Amino acid sequence: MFDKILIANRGEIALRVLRACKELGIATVAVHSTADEDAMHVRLADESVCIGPPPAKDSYLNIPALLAACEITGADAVHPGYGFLSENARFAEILAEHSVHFIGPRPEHIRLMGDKIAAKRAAEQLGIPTVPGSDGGLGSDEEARRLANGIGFPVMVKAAAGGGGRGMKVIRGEADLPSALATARAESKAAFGDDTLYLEKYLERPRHIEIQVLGDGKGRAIHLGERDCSLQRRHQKVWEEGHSPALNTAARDSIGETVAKAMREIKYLGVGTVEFLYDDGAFNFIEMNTRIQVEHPVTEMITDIDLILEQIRVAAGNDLELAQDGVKFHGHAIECRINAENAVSFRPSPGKIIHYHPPGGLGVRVDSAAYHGYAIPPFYDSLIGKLIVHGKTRGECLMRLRRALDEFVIDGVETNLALFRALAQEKDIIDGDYHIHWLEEFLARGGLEP
Ligand code: MV4
Repeated sequence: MFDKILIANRGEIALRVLRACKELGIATVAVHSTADEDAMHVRLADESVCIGPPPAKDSYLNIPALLAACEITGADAVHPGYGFLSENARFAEILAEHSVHFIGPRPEHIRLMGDKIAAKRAAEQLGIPTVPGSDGGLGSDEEARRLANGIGFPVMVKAAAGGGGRGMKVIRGEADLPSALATARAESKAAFGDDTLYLEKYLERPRHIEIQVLGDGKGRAIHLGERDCSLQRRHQKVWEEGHSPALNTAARDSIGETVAKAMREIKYLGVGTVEFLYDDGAFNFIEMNTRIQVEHPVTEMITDIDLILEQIRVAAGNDLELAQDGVKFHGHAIECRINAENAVSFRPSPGKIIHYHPPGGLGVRVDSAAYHGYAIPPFYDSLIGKLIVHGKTRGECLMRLRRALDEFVIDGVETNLALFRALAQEKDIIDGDYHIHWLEEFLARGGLEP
């Protein structure tokens, strides 16, 4: 096992990793920018190192500074959290070149899944169902036109280097194709330095359902069920839950086993998430994330498995001890991402929290690095914390969620608590009847106004 882990992140995920390290008896090193001197992760770690000025590119993304921090403290492994360097294959390689373990997948798998065309091709070869579309990158406009007519409109163009919604366009008919391709190419070139595009059948109102996986890099791998992350705004997840209200046990076991088998075949190491658009009873692979995700607690609450602990164990070379038939699901969990932002405009609202009272009680978990008097810096994301609620049934979970949201006090900054209080009362949400556009449609029809 590792002796000392450097946590190359901040906020609630840095705390989450710290807690797992403490339980494992592993020493911790926090790194921080000059804007995060008073941050909770710095206070709770055994040691801390300042790695640069506030902009992330000069601190949390500063690879030489992180290497120096490993060297100074003698850390033998780095946990990257999510975001920042968590899916940077080059970072994983550089750490290895300096004999420091990267707590994450092997660089080849990070790189494979970072290339959306290669990822989709790999998924197909591994027997994972994908969205119908072009086999690889698009050539000429004429080729795209022939392909689109073959697939049938509407189609979507996506950037091979994209992900997270950037460089995508819906095309409803042949006449719109040339201009859409030109715009998508230009945007992709500007954003990623690569204008390779691919084409897919456009799914109008699917759900976003993702399967959590865990592998030991030696051919053992399991799935830990799914999360439904359909409630998003501008490609930012807002509310995540597990199980998905749309799946039954047979559907879950079937897609879960397909994905787990694929992970065994490639000898995947670490945690990962395989993302699907679920439409008309069918799973359609879109991407795979090779990091721990923000919403991992949903899975932890319904499986009683500590994903960060497992991630550290397998990264240290231990065999996966969990077997698929040992994974039991219990009840239902919902996560709300509580942000410091204006409830209507969604503009970030950094500043000092003058009152902070998180909810508690049975089935309530708050993962947050916030505290009474903490000043949220303006340089990073606006996540104050995650409220995760568990219940024996989805109904009980929703009751607890309403109760917990009523208890939550955050004063001094604007928050989106009102959005969640409204969502938890909405009929479609209570019925589990929603899709990837539901939240934006709800906001557009003024669902939040009293
Ligand atoms: C799609 C799609 C419809 N059809 N692909 C957006 C983010 C990126 N990861 C994939 N995305 C989509 N891909 C096909 N073939 C619709 C979306 C999409 C979406 C997906 C998941 C969650 C929210 C979304 C919001 C808008 C569009």
